[in-house]
Amino acid sequence: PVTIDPRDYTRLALDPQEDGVWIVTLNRPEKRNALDLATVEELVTFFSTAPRAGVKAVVLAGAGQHFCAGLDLIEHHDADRSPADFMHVCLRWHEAFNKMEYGGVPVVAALQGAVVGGGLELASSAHVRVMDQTTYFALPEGQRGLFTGGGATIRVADLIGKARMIDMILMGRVYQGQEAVDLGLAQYIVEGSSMDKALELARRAAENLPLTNFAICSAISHVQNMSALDAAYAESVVAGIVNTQPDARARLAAFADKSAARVRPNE
Ligand code: 1HE
Repeated sequence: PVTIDPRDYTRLALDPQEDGVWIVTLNRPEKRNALDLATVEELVTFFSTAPRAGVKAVVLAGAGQHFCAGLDLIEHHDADRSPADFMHVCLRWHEAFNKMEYGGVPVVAALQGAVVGGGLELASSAHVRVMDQTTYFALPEGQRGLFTGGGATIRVADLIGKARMIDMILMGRVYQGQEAVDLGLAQYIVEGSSMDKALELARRAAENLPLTNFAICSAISHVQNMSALDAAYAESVVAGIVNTQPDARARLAAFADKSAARVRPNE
């Protein structure tokens, strides 16, 4: 079996919980968790390994007052990269973020403070986003003379629509509070700590069967990239495997003998 050793990581703090939930924290608060190449490589390594290492769910967090300030602008400035160099940087970002989105392990982002630029690209690769009262979202690339390179044109446009994304990057518009939830930038907003809520949600997700979570956190994203015809076919194949898994039989039996919880409206 594949194992993950937290001591192999310097940019990320890895904190495995007893129930199979791992807290993964961007750990450069003095740089507002800006994404340098080393951080992106650690994200690639972790999210490439997690699906095979028994990780049941991930809470993705940022240390300090801000979730993530996006691309490490100082590293980018100092490196004075060629177009080809920066293309390869972006491809590593995509490697990391695609491993997150398509890896099959639920990722819940616990957000606070700035979720900007590449930080929003990272957050939008998670399956669930939880914000607190300090969280704000922006795409400052337009003002910095830059463009998004970590998937915002795909994932942020998916979350809020093309026109709103264009407005965000063109005008430097900031979204926060309930409006951000209403638009789809986050699914949850809390009065207290986004970490507490994210951990609660990750634990709940981790109670699902791993193969079911694999389908939810991989197949749904893949299917979005297909024609309706191929999507229906792929969904059928996945359902064929997931809905006949031996581990599901006990859950079906519990429904049949009326010991399983029924679906009821919220209190
Ligand atoms: C950084 C970065 C960074 C902070 N790269 N070092 N992203 C941005 O344009 C966001 C730029 N950052 C900010 O707007 C602010 O720093 C924050 C709102 C995130 C935080 O503000 P604040 O007042 O708490 O911190 P600060 O004083 O601005 O920064 C503290 C330190 O973090 C300082 O370093 P120091 O060594 O002088 O102490 C900053 O330089 C450092 N820092 N943000 C590098 N981003 C694949 S394409 C993706 C395109 C993009 O992501 S564009 C980036 C958009």
